[in-house]
Amino acid sequence: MQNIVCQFFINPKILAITSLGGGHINQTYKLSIEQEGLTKHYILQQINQQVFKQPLKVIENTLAVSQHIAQKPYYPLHNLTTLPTLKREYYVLDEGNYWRLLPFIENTVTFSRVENEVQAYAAAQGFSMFTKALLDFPVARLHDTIPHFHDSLFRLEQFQCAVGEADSARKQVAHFAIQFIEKESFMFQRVHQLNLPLRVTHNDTKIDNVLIDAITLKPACVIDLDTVMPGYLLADFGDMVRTFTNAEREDSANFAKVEMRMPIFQSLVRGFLGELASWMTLEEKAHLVDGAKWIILEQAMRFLSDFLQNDVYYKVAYAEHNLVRAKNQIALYQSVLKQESQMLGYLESF
Ligand code: ADP
Ligand code: GN1
Ligand code: MG
Repeated sequence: MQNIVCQFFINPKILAITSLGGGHINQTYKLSIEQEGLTKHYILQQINQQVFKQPLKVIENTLAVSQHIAQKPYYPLHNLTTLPTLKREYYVLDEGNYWRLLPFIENTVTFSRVENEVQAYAAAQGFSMFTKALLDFPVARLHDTIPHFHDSLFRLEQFQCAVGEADSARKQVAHFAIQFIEKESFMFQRVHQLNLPLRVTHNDTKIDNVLIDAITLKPACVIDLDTVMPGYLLADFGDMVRTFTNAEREDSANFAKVEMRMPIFQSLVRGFLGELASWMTLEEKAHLVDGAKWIILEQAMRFLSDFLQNDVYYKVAYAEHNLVRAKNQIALYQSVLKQESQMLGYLESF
């Protein structure tokens, strides 16, 4: 990795390179180097080319977004900017792999599970500040870094192919989950038929993609900008409900404990809609809970498809990991169905 670091710094004195294992997609490292007698930290990241087939599109999108945000004098968060190489390029191509360098945002934390309302409020507020700063970005200028990313009807077809081609042992253990997704898949059609505006959306608003200040517990920085693309606000809201409100981590096998936690939902709504409600259309506001159901079900289907395809997409730690994730998401979906009227009731006041 020395070779890559040398393209960003002249004769760098590398003190450490440690792997940060949180995400499912990229290889992320914390780089520590000595600069002018001080220890400086950076994020060095290899873009996953199985997932992002055209990494230059990712680089272009993230640059365009951060340049736009840089024009906002009152942006309250750190603006994540990709750092240039010595040749003033924004990536290093090494043995066919694309690497980028980002500033390491100090004194922040990420969570894989929300523990309290304060965290939920802060994280939702962070994503809403990011979304708000991009409301006037020309949507058509962004590339689709993953085509059909939240196109659930397309993903449903892929899922049906995966079911058709899966080996019988995997299909058998996944029988209940497969049937459940087939039964509920009308949700995808329902969302598809809504008349929603295309906006610049993050598309991966999971709880560990927002850095929270370790001392003040205020939002510090929205990260993981690879999937910033034209999309629906409902998807971002839905992914927050999916990852913030679950009483368990997304890969917990303790399905009986999986639950959509109402107090966390309420804090999330306050954090997200406080900044954004006045910019949203009536259609968007009316269908926020559908957004949650849509994204939770889509995620269950994505994990299950990957299980049926022998785990080609998400990093897994054991053979049934993706199946467990899918069942966990199904349990969460069921919990949302049970509490749907209370959720809608709470949203009515915004
Ligand atoms: P992935 O696409 O694999 O999810 P992320 O960009 O989300 O990769 O990074 C993985 C983890 O690394 C994050 O959840 C966060 O904990 C940490 N991280 C990423 N970028 C930064 C940063 N700029 N400053 C501090 N920590 C970071
Ligand atoms: C991936 O990169 P990460 O871990 O933040 C995935 C999301 C899924 C999520 C499920 C590019 O997010 O879409 O919702 O895992 N990212 C991509 O945990 O597919
Ligand atoms: Mg991430």
